[in-house]
Formats: sequence, C-alpha cells, structure tokens
Amino acid sequence: MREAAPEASILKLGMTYPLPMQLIKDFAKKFEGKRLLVIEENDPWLAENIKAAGIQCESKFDPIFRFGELDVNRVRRIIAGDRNPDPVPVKGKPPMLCPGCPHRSSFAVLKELDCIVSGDIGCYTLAALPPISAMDYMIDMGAAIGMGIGLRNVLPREQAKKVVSVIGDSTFVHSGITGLVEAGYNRPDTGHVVVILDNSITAMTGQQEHPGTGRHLDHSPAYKLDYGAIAKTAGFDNVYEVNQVKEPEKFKELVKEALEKDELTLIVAKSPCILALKSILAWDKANKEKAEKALAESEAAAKKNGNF
Ligand SMILES: Cc1ncc(C[n+]2csc(CCOP(=O)(O)OP(=O)(O)O)c2C)c(N)n1
Ligand code: SF4
Repeated sequence: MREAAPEASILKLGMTYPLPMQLIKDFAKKFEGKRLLVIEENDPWLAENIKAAGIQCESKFDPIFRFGELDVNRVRRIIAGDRNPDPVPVKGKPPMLCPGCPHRSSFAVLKELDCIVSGDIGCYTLAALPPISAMDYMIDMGAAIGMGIGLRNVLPREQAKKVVSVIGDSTFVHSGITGLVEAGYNRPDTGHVVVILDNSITAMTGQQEHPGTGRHLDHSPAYKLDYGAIAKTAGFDNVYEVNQVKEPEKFKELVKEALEKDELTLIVAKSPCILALKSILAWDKANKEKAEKALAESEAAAKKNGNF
C-alpha cells in the first residue's frame, strides 16, 4: 500500500476479529468526502463488514483480486480500477532442495525401491516435485504416519508392502508421535516402515531448535528426545539409525529388509541440514566449552570446600 500509494492515509488493522469498528468509523470520518478504499487479500471480508456498518467504501474488484497475493502492482491496479486479467507470469524455476541436502540421499533410495511414500511437511516435501518426484502425497503436518497406516490397511497386500511413512524430525516431535502409537496399537497385518529424516534442525521455517536436537531455542543444551526409545515403547519391533548420506547402501538395505518383513520398523536417517551445519557445529562447540567451564568451576568449588 505504502509503495503503491505513498500519498494515501492508511489505517492498518492489526487485529481484525472483532473488527475495531469505532477506530474505522473515526478514520472514515476524518476523511469524509475522500475516496475510502479497502485493501485486503482473499474474500472481501473487511469491506463487507465496513459497508454493513454504514460506512461508504470501495472494495477490490472481484473475482480477479480475490485470489492470490496482493503485491505492489496488483494494489496499483486496484487503485486505478484496472479490471484487466492479471498478466501471465514469467515462467519460474520450481523450488528445489539445496545442493548437498541430506533429503536428496533419502529420496534417491525410496525412489529406487519404488516405495509408496506417505510424506509430510518440511523441506523434504520438495521431493514430491520433479525431478525427484518420490513423494506420493502430503496431507498436513504430522499426517505421514497415520496416513501410511491407513494405506497399509486398505491397499491390496502387494501394494501395502511398499508403503513407507517419511517425516522430518521437527514434524515428528510436533505431531508425528501419535502416529507411532497408533501403529503399535492398531498394527497393520503387513507391518509398517517409518523413516524419520533427522537433519538436526527445523530447516524449512528458519533453523529453529526442537526437543530432538538436544538444544533449547537459544541453542543452549537441553534434554534430547530418543526417537528409537519412543518407537520401542510404542511397540515397534525394529529401530535403526543410519547416516544415509555417508552410507546410502546401508540405508537402502535397511529399507529393503524392513519392507520385506511384516513388522514395525523405524529407521532414523540422520544427517545434518547442510545449510545449518556450520551453525550447529558452532552451537555445539559453544555448549561444550560452557559445559567444560561449568565442570571446572564446580570442581574448583568442591576442592575449596574440601569435598573433592
Ligand atoms: C500445522 C502446521 N504448523 C506449522 C507449519 C509450518 N511448518 C512448515 S514446515 C515446518 C517444520 C519442518 O521441519 P522438519 O520436519 O524438521 O523438516 P525440515 O524442514 O527440517 O526438512 C513447520 C513448522 C505447518 N506447515 N503446519
Ligand atoms: S535448508 Fe537444509 S534441509 Fe532444507 S533443503 Fe536446504 S539443506 Fe535441505
């Protein structure tokens, strides 16, 4: 708005439900006789409510501007009353996993083994797109395991045996654990294979820590969740951890063997996000130095007190 109409007076609403109608009325009154335009994405919800409150205003032209993001050009067009269809965007490059991303190694194997991959949300969702095209579906955050069990239960045996649930470490902690519990409780006849893609960070949303990294949000040391122990307690028969980047053949063998068994198998594919690796090493080094310092201090104190 500010870029498209620097001369305009703008009332920016921070909270829109309930609508601060008095604030809007006061603003409209201040500019009586002037053009009052409501700029909002998606449905004309603000404009309709403002009109319903008896305030004269213009809303964006439907349906062109009802869909998609409102960038500066589109806002300029709304202001100018330009009702022409949106120009065809220049063909872009599809988003891709970083070069050297550990998820690449995981999906290369799952593709080679022709698995039916029940996916989840994170950087690795990009494996659904060409050229990798190795994730068959993604429903919502935390659904990989539950949906995978569903497929294991409804597909003919031959196909059910190919289903693998793939979930990121942060997503697993956020809402994947319940799926493990369900797998152990309502165990499919063909068993199931779950792969946790443990890149030691929440990569997609900006490298946040989570209970599986062993660090708090400020990167100081924290209790580290043991995925294998959770799986065991949920009733899983087999638990493995492998660095799929350093040992792709071993990862492949583990997935292959797990698919052949009618058992519940968890494979933790553990290799750090290449983009976060430098920071992870620095955080762990700082943690190690802090821990060593704390230990030296408590030893010195104990010696001073004669308790050492
Ligand atoms: C319900 C819900 N909450 C939050 C998000 C935002 N979100 C997208 S990806 C993601 C985390 C992904 O982390 P991880 O599973 O570790 O995969 P990575 O990106 O590290 O490969 C989050 C929180 C979302 N998509 N859905
Ligand atoms: S940010 Fe990390 S996890 Fe995400 S695509 Fe890049 S290397 Fe892979």
